[in-house]
Amino acid sequence: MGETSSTLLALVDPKEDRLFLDTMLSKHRKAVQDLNVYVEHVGKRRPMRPEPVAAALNEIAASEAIFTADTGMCNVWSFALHRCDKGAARDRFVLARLHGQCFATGHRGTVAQYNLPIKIVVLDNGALGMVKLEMEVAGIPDWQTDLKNPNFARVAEAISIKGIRIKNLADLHSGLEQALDYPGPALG
Ligand SMILES: Cc1ncc(C[n+]2csc(CCOP(=O)(O)OP(=O)(O)O)c2C)c(N)n1
Ligand SMILES: [Mg+2]
Repeated sequence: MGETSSTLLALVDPKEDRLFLDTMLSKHRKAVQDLNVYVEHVGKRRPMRPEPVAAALNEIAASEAIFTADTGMCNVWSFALHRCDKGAARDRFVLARLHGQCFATGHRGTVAQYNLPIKIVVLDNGALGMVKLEMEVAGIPDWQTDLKNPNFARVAEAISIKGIRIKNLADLHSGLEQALDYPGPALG
């Protein structure tokens, strides 16, 4: 990323007028503030909303941690809410944020097989969330999108991945910390 930026910078002329940049930066600040509403006002919603999960991870994860996100609503939440300050690199702590169906399929086997010290956060919304939303947006009554998910923490434990089930907001920080501190693959 550094190399690309410096190569591109050599090709552009510096501009004095900051109007466009400052307008965009202020729009971005406002958008970030708006996205934080459900972090500041968590309410009593059960199951919990995904925003506090992202906020907790922003606090707890090391600044050089690498986040990955799968397809689905978890991707939307990650994209919108994770604070990403640094560029990509190998040899660093990896935190994978998966949607339920991804963990239900192949990847968990690789993590367990090679004892990769990856931390997995599964957001269980009991649905094919993005598909459900796509149907609603298209004006189609959603169909076959609700899921009876297994207890993913127990699925993890069954294949030697540390599993920590977090059901309440009160347990969010401690549960995620436990997963991140665990010296091996862990799922929250
Ligand atoms: C192999 C495959 N099939 C279908 C899709 C289409 N798809 C995109 S998001 C999604 C829903 C995933 O549901 P879930 O894993 O619960 O994630 P959520 O959207 O609820 O976060 C599906 C089926 C896909 N991306 N890949
Ligand atoms: Mg889901």
